[in-house]
Amino acid sequence: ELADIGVFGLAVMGANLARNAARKGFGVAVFNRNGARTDELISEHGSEGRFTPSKDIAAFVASIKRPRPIIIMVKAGQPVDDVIEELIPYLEEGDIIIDGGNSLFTDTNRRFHYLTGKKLRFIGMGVSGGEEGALEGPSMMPGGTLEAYQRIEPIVTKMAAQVDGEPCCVYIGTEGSGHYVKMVHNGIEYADMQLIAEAYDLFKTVYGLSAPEIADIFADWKTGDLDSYLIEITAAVLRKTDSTGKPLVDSIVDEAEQKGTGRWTAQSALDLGVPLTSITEAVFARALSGRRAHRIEAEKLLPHPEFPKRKPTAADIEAVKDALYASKIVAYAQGFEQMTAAAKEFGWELKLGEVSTIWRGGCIIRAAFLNRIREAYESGVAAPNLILQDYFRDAIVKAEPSWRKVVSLAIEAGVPVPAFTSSLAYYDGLRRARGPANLLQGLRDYFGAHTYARLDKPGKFHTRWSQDGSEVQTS
Ligand code: NBP
Repeated sequence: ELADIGVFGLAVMGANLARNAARKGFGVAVFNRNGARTDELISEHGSEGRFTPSKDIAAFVASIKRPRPIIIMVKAGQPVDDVIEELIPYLEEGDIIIDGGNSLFTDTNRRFHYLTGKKLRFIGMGVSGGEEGALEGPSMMPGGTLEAYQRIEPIVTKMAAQVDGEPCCVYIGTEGSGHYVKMVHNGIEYADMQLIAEAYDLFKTVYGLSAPEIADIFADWKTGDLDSYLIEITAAVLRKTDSTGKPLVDSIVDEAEQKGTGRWTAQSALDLGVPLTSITEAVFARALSGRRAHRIEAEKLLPHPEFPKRKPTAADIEAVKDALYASKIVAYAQGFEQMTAAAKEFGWELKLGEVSTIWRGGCIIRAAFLNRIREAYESGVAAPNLILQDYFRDAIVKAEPSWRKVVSLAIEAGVPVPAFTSSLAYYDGLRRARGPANLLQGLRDYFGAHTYARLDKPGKFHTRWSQDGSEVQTS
């Protein structure tokens, strides 16, 4: 019997997706460049379902029902192009290549059009949830043509995580839109994690709490507005001791690595002109963390403000929670604004209510909070910014006084909280009808004759700054 789907690439993600599909009752053809991985999958997990392993690509492709859906789960970048080229000679019209890796959306756009030109179909599918998600049910963000998606829908909606009886998988849109949405998901994940790290730093550095004490606080937060997977695993990471009995986290090197999706999100925001400050600060914070040698040297050379440590009161802890929550609202509002801008720029019809629906389960940023975002989009009154939707507006207004206090405290104590701070600066910039950019326009007109608009009359104007100082209307 032919397999329902093929999986090419059996490292951790591919192997787990293949097992997921097999466990759900689908016949799964599997292939990996290095056949040892295929053997390992079959010997360790072959009993979990109907696998058809192959050692050559021709046999692999031939073992799948037509039109063939083939998920490729290999390292992002050139390997994806290599695998596509290797598959093409064996594919027939209408077959579907599904790239489930973290590909850059512009690569997905290119591959989509390239394969469409060859009468093949291509789906760029963001998959979130890490190893465990891939196996137990990830959040899936497929982009391509709707009819190609409809071919794989019965399979992928069963593989995905389910929340309240709904699969965390929905058709996102054409071209690379699925990978774009996954990219922004990862960007938000960067911001979420940075905010958590900043709260941890405050508790540790300003209040002198130990890792297990901070674990208790995060465990407590799990039951409120902040209820999320990342808050839950923060408590677990902080509580873990190593073989010496000391908190593991205290021995982990403070240099964050990154694979690029946060950077891509920030780069796209710059291209689109979206003020994506929280995610971008999170990317820069990782970059600064990577300069460990410089930081060690700088700590010796630069003075640190004197700030006596004191145990936090319940109100102090609540204030940090408020700051985290308000900053998180900003990060999500910015991420959703970016997706709106991208949809407009690239001509995609992104349904952001559905995006928030499929992020409620399976993925790394899964959180109770996403139900609220979904409600905001489904209410029909889509505010230009999530912060202005009733629920979030009330929440952020309530948190605001503590948010300011926490940021001030951090600044006084010399503890960097770039994501808290920049989120607050964004908020303060957003809630002002009149900012200081009038002066920027004046300066630009002075040195570059770039012109300015006036509040009191229509048109564009230029002042002859270095001549007679008179104003001329230019349009
Ligand atoms: P890796 O990203 O580590 O890639 C390893 C796989 O790529 C192996 O199967 C390897 O085959 C194959 N491969 C490479 Br490398 N070059 C190839 C080539 N030229 N031709 C054929 N196969 C090639 O695997 P992963 O961690 O399972 O991730 C897969 C994708 O999923 C990535 O895009 C990743 O960013 C994304 N992702 C990962 C996670 C996660 O938590 N790890 C989460 C979400 C998304 P070999 O065995 O023959 O070397």
